[in-house]
Amino acid sequence: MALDIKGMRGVRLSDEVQSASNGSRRSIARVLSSIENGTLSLSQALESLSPIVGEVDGWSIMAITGAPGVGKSVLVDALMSRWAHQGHNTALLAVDPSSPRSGGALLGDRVRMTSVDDEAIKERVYVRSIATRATSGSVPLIVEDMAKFLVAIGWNRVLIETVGAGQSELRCAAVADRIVVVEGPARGDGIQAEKAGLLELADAILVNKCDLEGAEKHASELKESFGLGAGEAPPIMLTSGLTGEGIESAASLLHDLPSSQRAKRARMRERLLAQHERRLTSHPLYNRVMEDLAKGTLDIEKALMTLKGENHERSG
Ligand SMILES: Nc1nc2c(ncn2[C@@H]2O[C@H](COP(=O)(O)OP(=O)(O)OP(=O)(O)O)[C@@H](O)[C@H]2O)c(=O)[nH]1
Ligand SMILES: [Mg+2]
Repeated sequence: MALDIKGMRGVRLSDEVQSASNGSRRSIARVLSSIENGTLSLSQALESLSPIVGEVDGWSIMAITGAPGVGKSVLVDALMSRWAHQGHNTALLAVDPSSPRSGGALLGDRVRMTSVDDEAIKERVYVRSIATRATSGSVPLIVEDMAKFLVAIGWNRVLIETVGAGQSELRCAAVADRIVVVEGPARGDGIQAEKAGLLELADAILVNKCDLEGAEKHASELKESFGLGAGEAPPIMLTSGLTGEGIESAASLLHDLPSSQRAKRARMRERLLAQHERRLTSHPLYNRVMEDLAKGTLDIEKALMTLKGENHERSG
């Protein structure tokens, strides 16, 4: 098969994938772009790849999620650089939301990842952002495919940085094997209901910016709120990407982070719902059914019956 995307007409897919798995950053970028813009499916990309033997222990995809500006990028940079110095390779997919935000940095005004410029370790890190406004189709599924491709070509640790707000972003996190929620210092409003959904997914929580006032308070609020609920509480740690406090312990905790049963269940629920939704909305009769529902000539039960069945979107 020949890849047919801008700038690489006629390049053989198998050559490109091979070269990506040999470490060519250009080839990795090209294959990821094809997955991102929907011209290449994961199974096509993997067809020409001989499976890598030797499974890694533990996780291979970890989501780092939290409110805009809470310090995710600075943290991720510190973690990747620490792991790289210990000899581990880590790739990062940073999911950029489609709309401008308050609080965090806007696109183009991002925190510079220092690890990619560090001669000593730059071979051990790979960073790529995914502009969600440019993708058509389901962002979580695209992110999942891109992450799995990286794992398949030997990046056995892939981080996904995503803002933990909104359903699509929650579901981006849910494609990972582990989810780390990054919080900031207390803002005096306690733990709000909308946050509970995100915290439920956490295998670990980092209360970041612990150089600022309120971080310890927030950590104990979190501990308390988990104490009240059912199920195990995730480990909660204080970190500062700015001063480096807590980074060493966080890096070793996260490197071997076990999956929590509670978080896994929540993650699986998100994935199931995402797949289910996609099946409904990609059904060939979806638009007709929606029109009939709107006209009132069809009821919800019948609509569901009509849309039941095969997965229509991702064939080929
Ligand atoms: N005081 C303090 N500031 C920090 C810390 N970590 C990051 N910051 C600052 O917080 C701002 C946002 O940091 P980012 O790492 O870009 O945060 P983010 O969560 O990745 O932001 P988005 O990707 O835009 O959601 C920057 O100005 C950082 O310098 C920290 O530990 N302490
Ligand atoms: Mg960021």
